[in-house]
Amino acid sequence: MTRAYVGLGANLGDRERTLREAVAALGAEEGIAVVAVSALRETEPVGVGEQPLFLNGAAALETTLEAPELLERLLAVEQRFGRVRVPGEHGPRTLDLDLLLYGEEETEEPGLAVPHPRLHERRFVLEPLVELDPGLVVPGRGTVESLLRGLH
Ligand code: PH2
Ligand code: MG
Ligand code: MG
Repeated sequence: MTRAYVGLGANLGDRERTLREAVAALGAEEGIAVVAVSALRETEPVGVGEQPLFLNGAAALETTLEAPELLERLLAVEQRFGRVRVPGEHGPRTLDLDLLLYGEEETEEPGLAVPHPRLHERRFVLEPLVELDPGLVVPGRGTVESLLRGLH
């Protein structure tokens, strides 16, 4: 069993409903249990130009799946909730499920990087993680609480 953390994001459509239903869909997958979900908060888009406001949060999972398999399930759920991917574009999205942390694993391969490479610099990711577990360690970088403090 591995503890994994997933970033939740949406800035198109009924954002809260999509995020709630997506978390329920993840929990219904074999090999995935949802342990906790942070509050959802509205955030200004970061690094993507003029876009609608995001709703962001994070979920803690327990899973028997290996990281690549878990990532596949996340992408499948995104698709089910109407995510359209345009190569090279970071347009508004109905649903974004990012694999943030997979136990203490550090992996960097095409399509699968954990810890998520921008996690440590994103307030909209760190705040929900601190809410779930302030002592949570990002391998090689320290606790989410110290990383968030570093952003102030
Ligand atoms: N996701 C991005 C880029 N920018 N900004 C906010 N506020 N929230 C996000 O989830 C987000 C973003 C790429 O996935
Ligand atoms: Mg993202
Ligand atoms: Mg994503």
